[in-house]
Amino acid sequence: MSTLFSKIISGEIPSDKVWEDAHCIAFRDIHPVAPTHILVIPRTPLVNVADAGEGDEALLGHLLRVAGLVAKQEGLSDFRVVTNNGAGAGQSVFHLHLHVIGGRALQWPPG
Ligand code: DGP
Repeated sequence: MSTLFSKIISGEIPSDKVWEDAHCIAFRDIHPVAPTHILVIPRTPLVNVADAGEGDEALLGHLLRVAGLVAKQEGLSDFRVVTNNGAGAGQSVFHLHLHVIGGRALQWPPG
């Protein structure tokens, strides 16, 4: 399924990109909920975590590693990585993405 994130990957929709490699890109969220709010998305249009199969394990691991790398790039040691799976959990764009959130004190539990 094509979403607006496919258009961000192709460059059709501009984004403030902070990471790019063969498997994923990361860019600043347009509606940040914290001083740092970055989305890490695979180039492959998986819908969400529940849509991932056995063959996606390396990709999922890579996304998590890139989340840590972009947080470090932002100078963060404390941060949150979260992904919303399904509309009822707050997913609004149906292309898998990890939110990397930090730069302020974070409460728990979320939402
Ligand atoms: P979620 O609600 O978990 O599906 O998160 C989707 C996020 O995507 C939300 O925090 C806002 C962000 N977003 C939506 N449209 C755009 C856009 O056009 N550009 C950027 N940079 N972020 C977007």
